[in-house]
Amino acid sequence: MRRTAGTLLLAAALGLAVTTFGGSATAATPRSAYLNVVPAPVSAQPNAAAAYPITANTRIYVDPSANQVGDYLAGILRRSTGFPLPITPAPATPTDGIALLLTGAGTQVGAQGYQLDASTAKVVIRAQTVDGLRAGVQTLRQLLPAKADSPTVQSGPWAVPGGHVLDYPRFAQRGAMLDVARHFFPVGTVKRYIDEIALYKVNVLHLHLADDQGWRIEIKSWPKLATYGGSTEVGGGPGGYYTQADYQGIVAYAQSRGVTVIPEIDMPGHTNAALASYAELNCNGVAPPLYTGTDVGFSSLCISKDVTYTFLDDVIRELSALTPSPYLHIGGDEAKVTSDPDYIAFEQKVFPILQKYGKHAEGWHDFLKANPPTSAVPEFWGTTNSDANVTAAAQRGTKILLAPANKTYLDMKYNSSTPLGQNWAGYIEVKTAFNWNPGSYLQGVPESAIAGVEAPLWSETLVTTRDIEYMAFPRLPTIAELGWSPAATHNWTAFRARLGAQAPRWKVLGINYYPSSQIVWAK
Ligand code: NGO
Repeated sequence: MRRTAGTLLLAAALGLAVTTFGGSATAATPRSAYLNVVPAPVSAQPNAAAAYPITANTRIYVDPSANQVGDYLAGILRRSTGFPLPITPAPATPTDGIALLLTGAGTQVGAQGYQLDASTAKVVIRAQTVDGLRAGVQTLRQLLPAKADSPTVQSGPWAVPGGHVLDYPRFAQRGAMLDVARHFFPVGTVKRYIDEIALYKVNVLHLHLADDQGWRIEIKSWPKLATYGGSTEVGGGPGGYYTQADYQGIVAYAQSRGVTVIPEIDMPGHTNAALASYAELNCNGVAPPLYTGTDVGFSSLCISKDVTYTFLDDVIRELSALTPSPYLHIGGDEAKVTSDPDYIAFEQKVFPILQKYGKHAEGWHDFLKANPPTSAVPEFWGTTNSDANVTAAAQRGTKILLAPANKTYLDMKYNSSTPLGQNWAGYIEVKTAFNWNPGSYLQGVPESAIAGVEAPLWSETLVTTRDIEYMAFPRLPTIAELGWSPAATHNWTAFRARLGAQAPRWKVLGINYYPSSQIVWAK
């Protein structure tokens, strides 16, 4: 690889020895694993003279309140190494093994960051929170050979290369959205996606639980929503839904990986599945048939009926009780058959219901026209660089979540020959997904007003786990990088090699991906 000014700049920004920055280099000087971590850390200094060998005698020392993180790491490494890797309460100053400590981290690491030190004697990850340790463990995974992620025992050696990392996120919220309404995905598929996003330090899973084609969450006070409204999907397949126990299982699984679930019930549009399930929710009292097509914007809850708000109170109450997150997403997009005055009247009745159950609203940015509370988070999904309502909200102190459709929508095709996906927001090759700056993207919206970034995956055309993965990889890690890594590390030339270095791990994990020709793929 040619050493461009950009790569030198990146190396300088990362505090790296430029001599180790050889890119595709040569067998003689393999690229340090510290240069391949995605998302790029705030700073990383490899020490090529040291390495910690994980052996049959290695212990994992854990601060007892972070036992779950120790179990997670041990669970991965026991499968591939075959070593016992016992979890042991951490002494004040461990002298060997892998230590996960909630003491001694610098204040810069904040609530989500960590520092990692690997020497010949030991590996120590320090953070101020359990989430910080989880982030450090994801980095440690990426420092190990890809085969450390194998589900079956492999032969070593298992060297953690020596070095130091100081790391924390640029934005607090890094999200992935999965549309389980257009096509239903079973619990196991959702858990697999959680594992995949957690590897890239994504900390929010936004689940799009209800749309015209399906209602996917059991609501005990309105049972037909799930049993009837969930009984089909795009194309007419059998659909499905999560019982409340299933949903709680997903929430707990996500939590154990540092991922918060934010559930979405889209309203007042995108509600045909609910309208089909209960005739009384329709202004004319007649239930429409279930819908299995892909049109948008044709349905609306009945704004003028009291039962609409009884229904929403019940749904929000039940969902709030199942959801530890302080946010519920209430959609609000494409209410094309709802007049503006009706839309505003509707939202003004819904915001207090959320408040009553202790939740803040997240919503597609369309809902700004109904003047939500300042604490509500609009998710910008437009395809332009300016939106007057979003700018005004940011100026009032509202935090904005960025999911510009022409950059972050994982359901857009990569190019005209991509077999899956749509193209209404354009084609999104990896470079297009990478080359924008969330901190200065929207006119009049400064970096300080950005809550974070999210990569939505809509499922009109996606049926299987392999479909999900093909659209998410490699763009999901790309958007994760924009959400986590400092702007100073943003460099396409460096990124296309760093991202390409992930491929061996995806192969070990069985992750299907689009082998973009823009990326320098490692063998
Ligand atoms: C739009 C629309 C969704 C579609 C998606 C497909 C939003 C917020 N509403 O995004 O209903 O599924 O595009 O790309």
